[in-house]
Amino acid sequence: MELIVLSKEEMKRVAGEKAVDLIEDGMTIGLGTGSTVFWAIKKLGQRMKEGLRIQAIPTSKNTQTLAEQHGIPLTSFKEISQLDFTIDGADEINPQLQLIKGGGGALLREKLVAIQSRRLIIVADHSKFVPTLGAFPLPIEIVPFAWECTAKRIENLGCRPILRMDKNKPFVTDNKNYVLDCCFGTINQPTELHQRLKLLHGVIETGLFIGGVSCVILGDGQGAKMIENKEAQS
Ligand code: A5P
Repeated sequence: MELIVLSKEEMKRVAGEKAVDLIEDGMTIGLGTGSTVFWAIKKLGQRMKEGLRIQAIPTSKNTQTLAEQHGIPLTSFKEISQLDFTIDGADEINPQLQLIKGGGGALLREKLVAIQSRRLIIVADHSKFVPTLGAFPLPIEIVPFAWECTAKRIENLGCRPILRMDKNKPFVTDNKNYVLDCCFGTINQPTELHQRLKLLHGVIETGLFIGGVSCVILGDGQGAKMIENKEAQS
């Protein structure tokens, strides 16, 4: 038997494409953001050309542009309130299928789209699957006004917040906010940390996605493997 060994980019591609196999005619789909979702959007564009009919809501301006380039019809929450499922990437995934997201700065819209979705399908290469969250600095979207004070409040919870920059200016999200990348070290209790952060003045959203993931599709050296969340299905 021939042994196939995929590169990291190929792992992302197979994961993204496998998620698109789950899409059926007439569905409404949330489109996440990032380099793995890129492959899902590309494949979805091909399926549209072959006659698939769906509508999608993007989680960022980048994804909106990409979807338009691939001929994917977009809608909005003015028109619909429930999506059949969302395909999105992640920066870290633990065995409980809890996530760190926001490496691309789209965490707020990603969360708002995810919670309106019947199923959340996460696509990633297998290096994102980790025993515990926290090696990846946690992105936190904050109000720009008095951001220094918000950063101090977050720091008091036991981390080192770093203002995300875009060249020599603060990085600004699609919602016109700032992002702090926060190194907490190992995050043993993500739910508690998320709740404590959300209570701080100036914090808009955290990149901790706790619960709600229906399945994770991981690309590895041989192909794409699906990890179903049994609890999400019961
Ligand atoms: C965007 O803000 C993020 O949540 C991405 O979904 C996440 O960073 C994964 O992106 P990649 O697929 O590019 O690694």
